[in-house]
Formats: sequence, structure tokens, C-alpha cells
Amino acid sequence: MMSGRGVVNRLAMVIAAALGCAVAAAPLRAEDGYALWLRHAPLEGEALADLRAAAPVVVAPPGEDDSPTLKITRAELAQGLAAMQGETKLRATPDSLPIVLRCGRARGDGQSGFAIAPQAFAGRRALAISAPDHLGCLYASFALLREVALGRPLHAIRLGEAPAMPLRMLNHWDNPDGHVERGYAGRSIFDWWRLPERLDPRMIDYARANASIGINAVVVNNVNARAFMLEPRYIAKLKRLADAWRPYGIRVFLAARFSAPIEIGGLARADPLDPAVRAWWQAKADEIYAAIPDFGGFLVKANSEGQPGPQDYGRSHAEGANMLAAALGNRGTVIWRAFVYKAEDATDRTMQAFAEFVPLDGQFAKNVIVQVKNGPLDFQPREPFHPLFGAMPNTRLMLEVQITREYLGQASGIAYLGPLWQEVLGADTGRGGGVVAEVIAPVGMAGVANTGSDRNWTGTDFDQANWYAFGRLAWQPALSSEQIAREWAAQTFTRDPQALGTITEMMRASREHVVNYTGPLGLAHLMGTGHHYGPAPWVCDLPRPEWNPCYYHRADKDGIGFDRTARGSNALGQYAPAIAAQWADPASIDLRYLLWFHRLAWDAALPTGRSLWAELVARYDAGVAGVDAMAAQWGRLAGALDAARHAAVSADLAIQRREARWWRDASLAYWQSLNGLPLPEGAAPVAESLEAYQARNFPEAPGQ
Ligand code: GCV
Repeated sequence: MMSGRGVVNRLAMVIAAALGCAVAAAPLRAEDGYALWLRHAPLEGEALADLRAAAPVVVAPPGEDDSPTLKITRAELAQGLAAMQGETKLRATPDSLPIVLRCGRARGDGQSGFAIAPQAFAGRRALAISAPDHLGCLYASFALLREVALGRPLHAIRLGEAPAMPLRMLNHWDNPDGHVERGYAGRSIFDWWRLPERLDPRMIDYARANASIGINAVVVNNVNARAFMLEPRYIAKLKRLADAWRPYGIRVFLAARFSAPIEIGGLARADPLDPAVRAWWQAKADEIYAAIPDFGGFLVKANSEGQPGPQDYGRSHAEGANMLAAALGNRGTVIWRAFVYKAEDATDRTMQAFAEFVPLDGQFAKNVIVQVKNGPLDFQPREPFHPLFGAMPNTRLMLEVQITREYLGQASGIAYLGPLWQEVLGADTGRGGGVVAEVIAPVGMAGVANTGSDRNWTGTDFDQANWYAFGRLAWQPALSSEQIAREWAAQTFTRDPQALGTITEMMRASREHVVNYTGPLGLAHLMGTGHHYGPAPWVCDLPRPEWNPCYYHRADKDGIGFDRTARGSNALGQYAPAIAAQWADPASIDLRYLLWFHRLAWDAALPTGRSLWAELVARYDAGVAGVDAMAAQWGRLAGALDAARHAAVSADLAIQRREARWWRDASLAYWQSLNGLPLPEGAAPVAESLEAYQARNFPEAPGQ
């Protein structure tokens, strides 16, 4: 039996060994937003005293095999814990608290999660991180750092976590030339031109940020894909990224253009049942796997918005997807998007995906996932959940949300999307499969990325929160969006309780303000043509009917709204009977969906006690007032936050205040031109004429 002194000596040796391989922490970065939520700002007061007294050291017991993931885990813990003590390196003391890594086999997918709990080590008090694999330990180290950053004393930390769904994925709409479709944060972060030789260090920071919130899969290119990204030169570039990201648990996927066999393969057709086409994809998959053995697979947008697909040859989505799935075999997955609609189809656009996909239920191969947007239209500030959730019980369905804010102000101001996603994740499908989060739990969730080359990654500081919230919700949809906002703000801005309360409250309410000033009461798709920036409800003359705002609001002198009841398009009929029944009656429907499903007279009486017109105006006004309130709340935080980011957000909010008024005034001016009604008493007059709003033109708006 080892003596007490022997135990201490052995511990000292283990600690020394651990410190020997701990990487010295980089000096704290300037507050330019680059460090995201991984700032690890020094603690203060009691929390700092606690951490210093604990003097943690990181210990990987001898015999653990030393994978790149484990090296990163140790370095992250050492750097983060040191930084939060205001140090550059951990310092061992005789009383140091060992943080012991007990990680199972090196390679693993991290899906089993981890535990953090006090445990004896070498006869003394220690904190153990246990996971079945090294990736689980990496996830645990980020969770531990988060807890410490939130001010929890090390000795009080007990966590047991596992991801709620296997695939937690970012979809980049980045083009190989550096332009990002619907991107508002500069150019693409991927420097394809200089890959594979030059790996931008930012690629490691990106992987690290993703791993810290559990994201484990990345589609690196736009779903409106270029075929040449499947050529050997791009496979070499992708391999470099895959190798760099592997230790962080991130698998790479490619968006594949369905007609690639024609464009880069020299074939005449891309018919999925043509043996030559099948052989081409098989050879392509083999070529990719030879370079990237853990390649995730293909994401495909087919027969949608002009993209090629199996229907070009009279084949179904299932036939197209299954052909690619056969090429990947059990090595990878085909993610097939359900975002389909056609100009030639006179059916209500919001019904077309359901009509095309439900009959295919059960026909998709095992390694095919159908990816479904949160709502049946297209990432609007508010939509009811997509009726496909729960309606394809024999198909693996995955949720797609948009982190980039194409329809929620783009890079203006604050629109925290946690509440939007939580709304869909918590929506009961009424079909026995539970809420949407339960339907997708066996598969996963994808978010259209909002990253770009801007120093702060996301264009505006608060858009970092959307990236963060996406990862956290995909890991654990049961987390409240408010809790996520608070923990993000504490790590990103400040731990000051009062400031934190203000920021969390601003974030909580922000998305609803955007709904109110852009599309209250269930209105949607009223934005400007092409760039989707700003209001243009008057646009009625685009050749594709379903691209016109008029198609959606159907307003005229008598009323406004899209009748999707049985008397109208009957989109309601695509929902489970219990849900359809709740929404069928304008008197009882949740007002948030009123004009999505119902067309009503301007003077219809609402349960709020107001007429429809008065209620609309009140909600536009609430949106404007909400943004004003956010700006005032933020203004009061001057001095409590670093000056540079405070000023940047103040400017973002000034833009949002201007835009909120613009949306409100332009929309009301247009509705008034149809209904001839005066604004209710007390409402501010619209600032300019309808013609002036209609004449505004900004073809250079970003993100097209
Ligand atoms: C990538 C919307 C966007 C398009 C996007 C499309 C999609 O229509 O405006 O830019 O294309 O959704 O999700 O495929």
C-alpha cells in the first residue's frame, strides 16, 4: 500500500507530466468578437478565489493512448482554466485539484456523451471527466469550461450529458468563388483557392467553436452546387479540411449537383436508373472515400428552384436519392432536401413538398435522410411547423433551420433565433410521434450557417448567439432558449448579473419584434424581390406567381390573408386532424397563425377586442417600440461592456430602428392604399408616401 507521502509524490509526478504537455494559453484576445463564446474571460470575486484555491491541473492517467483529440482536450482545459484565473498557464500547488480524464477508446463518435463528477484519484479529492471515447472527453472539457465560465465552483460541478440526436450539422451556402448565398458576414471562410496547401488557421478556430457546442458535421458548399467541386482537385482540398477537423469530431459532407455526371463526367444524361450514371457515382464515391475514409456523404437539392434532379428523367426523389445512397453504401449518408416547389404547379406552394414526399414514405434507402425546413414555406420569421413532420413515419426525417437571417433583417440589429427554433422543436405534430424534436431525435438537425470572413465571424456580434444556440439546441432541444441566451451572453459579453439580465431579456424578445414589424398575425413572404431585403408587399407581377408577395397576403379592399382552410387551398388538411381542428376556426386559432390560414375582412373582430386592421397596426407599432426599447436597454449598458463591441451593437440597433420603421410604414402605406382605412387614433402617421417606398431600389444588397 502506498504511504500518504507516496500518493502525494505520485500525484506530483502525474501533475508535472500533465503540465509538461499542457499548451501555454495564448494571451487574451482583444474584444473584437473573434473569440466568440470561448473568450474565457478571467473570473472575478468569489468565483475567482474559488478557482485559484482549487488550482486545478489536468491529468490524463498514464496508459491512455494519446490521440489528437485527447491532446486538444488537455490543451483546451489547461488554456481555458488558466485564462479564467487570469493566468497564461495552470500552476500546480500541493493542494491542486486534479481534473482526471478517464476516456475510453480513442476513436468514437462522441454520441455516448460524458459525465463529470467528483471522484477520488491517487487517494485524494479530484474531479473526473469520464467518456467512452476521446471525443466525449473533448465535449466534456468544453462543458466543464462553460460551467466554470458561468461562475460554478469546480467542486460543485456534476454533469451527465449525451446528445439528443446523432447529426448536428451546419449547411454552408458558400460558393467556391468565396461568395456566400444569403451570407451577411463577408466572404466565405473557406479559402478553396489556396487549399490544399494552405490551411487557414481560422479553420481550426472554426472547428473548435463547433466542437464546443457539439456540432459534428459540416456541408462545406452551397446546395445550389457546382459540379466541379466533385473533381479530384476539390477532393484534395476537402481532404485537407477533413483531416484538420477530424480531431474535433467533425465529418465533412459535400452538396452534390445531380447533373454532375454530365457536367464533369462526360455522360449524356444523369438518369439515376442508367447503369452508366450509377457506375459514375459509384466510382466518384470510391474516389472520395479513398481520400477521406470518414466522408459523411452528399446533401442534394434536386428539382427545386432550377436545380437538376431525377424528375428530369421521370424518376422520383426516392429513385434519385437511392441511387446516390447505393454509391455511398454503408460508408455514408444521402441527405435529400424536401424543399421543393414548382412554378408550373398551381397548388398552394406550401403544400407541394408534402404532396411530393408523403407518397414516397418507406421508399427511401436506409442511408437516406430527408431534410425538411422548419416550416412549409421558407424560413420566414414565423411559420407553422412543416406538416411533413410526423407524416412520414417510415422515413428518416431531419430538421433544417436557417441560422443566417435571410428573412429576419439579415445583418441588422438583433434577432435571436432560439425562440423560433424552440417553437418548432416543441410543436406537437398531433400524429402520435410526439413533438418535432422527438420526430427528428433519431436523425438530426441542420442549420444554414451564418459565418463569414468578418472578424467577428457573423457580421453582427449578436448573430454569434444564433450559431451558438443552434449547436446547443441540437445537442439538447429541451434546453430553454432563454437559458441558452444567458449562458451565451455570460461567456461572450459579461457576467455582471444586471447586464446579463438586460441582454437576456433583449434577446428573448427580439425575434418577436421582427415578426411584428415585418409580418404580424401570420403574414409572410412580404420582402423585396431577389435580395429579400426590406418590405415590398406591393410586388404582384413577377413571372413566377409563388414568388410574389401578393400571392401570400392576398390583400384587397375587402380583406387580407391566405385561406388555407377546406374552403381555400386546404393546406390545413395536410396537418393531423387534431391540429387542423385547432387552426380551422379563425375565432380560436392562435393569432400568430391567423392570416397564414385565414382570409378575413379588415374589420373582422378579433378576440383581442380590436378589429383586424387595428390589431395589425398595433402589432407593427409593438415591433417598432420593441426595437426602440432594445436600443434604449443597450444604451444603458454603456460602461458595463467593452467599448468597441458596445459601439458596434449600438450601430446595429440604429440600423434596426430605421428598418423597423421602414417596414411598418411601407407596409401600412400599402395596406391603406387597398383598404382606404385611416390609421387608428393615436397611431403615428406613415413617414413617406407609398410611391416613395416603392421607388426605393438597392440592387447591391448583400447575400443574393
Ligand atoms: C440556396 C430560399 C433562398 C435561396 C436558397 C433556397 C434553398 O429560396 O432564397 O437562396 O437557395 O431557399 O433553401 O434552397
